[in-house]
Amino acid sequence: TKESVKGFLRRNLFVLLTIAAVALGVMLGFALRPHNLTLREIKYFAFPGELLMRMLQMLVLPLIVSSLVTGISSLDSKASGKMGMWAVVYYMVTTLIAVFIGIVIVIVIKPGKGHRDSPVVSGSTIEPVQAADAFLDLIRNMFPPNLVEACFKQYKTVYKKTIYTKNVTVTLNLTDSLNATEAATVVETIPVSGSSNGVNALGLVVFSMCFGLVIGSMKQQGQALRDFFDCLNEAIMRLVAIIIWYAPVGILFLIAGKIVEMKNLAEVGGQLGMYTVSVIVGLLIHGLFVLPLLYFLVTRKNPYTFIAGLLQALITALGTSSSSATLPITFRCLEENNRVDKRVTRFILPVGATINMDGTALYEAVAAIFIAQVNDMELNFGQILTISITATAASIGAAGIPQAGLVTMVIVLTSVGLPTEDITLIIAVDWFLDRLRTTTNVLGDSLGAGIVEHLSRQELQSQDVEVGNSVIEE
Ligand code: DAS
Repeated sequence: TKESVKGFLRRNLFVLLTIAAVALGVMLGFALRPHNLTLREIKYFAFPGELLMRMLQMLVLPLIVSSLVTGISSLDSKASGKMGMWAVVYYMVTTLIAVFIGIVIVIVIKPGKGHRDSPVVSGSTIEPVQAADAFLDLIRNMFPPNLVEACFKQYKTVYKKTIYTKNVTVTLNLTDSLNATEAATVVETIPVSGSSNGVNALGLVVFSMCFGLVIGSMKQQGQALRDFFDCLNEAIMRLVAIIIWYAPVGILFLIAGKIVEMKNLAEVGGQLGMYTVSVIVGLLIHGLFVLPLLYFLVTRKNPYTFIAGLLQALITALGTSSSSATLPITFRCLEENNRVDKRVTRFILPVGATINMDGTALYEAVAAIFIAQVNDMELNFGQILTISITATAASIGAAGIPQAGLVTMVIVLTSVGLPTEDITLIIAVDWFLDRLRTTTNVLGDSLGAGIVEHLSRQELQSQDVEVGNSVIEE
């Protein structure tokens, strides 16, 4: 009837608008392709999309900090302990399953067999990093020495060779060879910044969790801070509610811009094409079957109804290639559409968006084994195990920003002695796979929040009762 159609439209307005935006973006993109726009023109054209990215990213820092601090401080230690434990178990299990699926598929499909294709894109150089250094950097970044700096810088270890000649000092990467008589190797751990690259989300997550725990235990004394962060969180979510009106416009231009810019896909044949198919098949199996099955087994609820509520977040992930930029929308979808308890989303989502990346882990494993196949290198069981572990670590270390996974690939490759320059082989399709794995990442975080809520419902309920009691006593 008219009323129910109206109700449906009102409830699903944003999802419908977002879907319409994707469709329009695709059409507009393909319509403009024949016009051969210059890179500069494409940049101007895609500007509304860039604005959406910036608006979402602007909210991420205060959102992560305020939601974690309020989320954790509002829980008693029993509830937060249990939730934390289930979240870690869920993250580890699903990431390892994703890696396993990736490995099986790449071994079965063998995209890298046969003669080596010439790289589609070449010329970029990647700094050699040791897996051990990258691992230590991961832990180092959990403890930022300066909180303000953590908002825009991460730490990274570099090895430099400094060669002293009479009056000049030349600094080179370790791989560069120079016949010099006096050379010294300098190891430095330096803060690196970059546009959005530098944010040390991991450090902020660790700090906010500890801070939330402490002010949660401070009883009356901590009330002012709890109120402050609660209010900050609420205010940010209201900003999200405004930005969400702009999201469809931004997504339209993000997608159209990318379609205008992309290389002719028909060129991506052969090994690279099969590699792309392997990653896509793996992501589909993990995202559409394995994760929903897990959700169903634990909660006995229909996972696809839950996923339907997430549609807008999933499309935003596809449009932005960034799980952290998508975070504000993920929050809204889970809380407004799927009615997940705010105490759970506030705690689980920021952590998930920072460390739980199933799609990235799957992709890293497939890419590493693909590169081994291209180089005709037989991997033994131990090496495959090493790839599983480092792919998991690399997905934890990857920031939730576009193509972060491509950078952390280096850790996986060096751990089994594969040539890091071969990352150039897969760069051509990475922008595309990045979108798909980001969507899988966001899906994994969201289903995880649903699962953790279900597993912690007793603690949440008993806390409700306690809070209810104290209200009555007052
Ligand atoms: N794009 C990423 C994300 O936000 C991570 C990656 O590059 O794999 O999830």
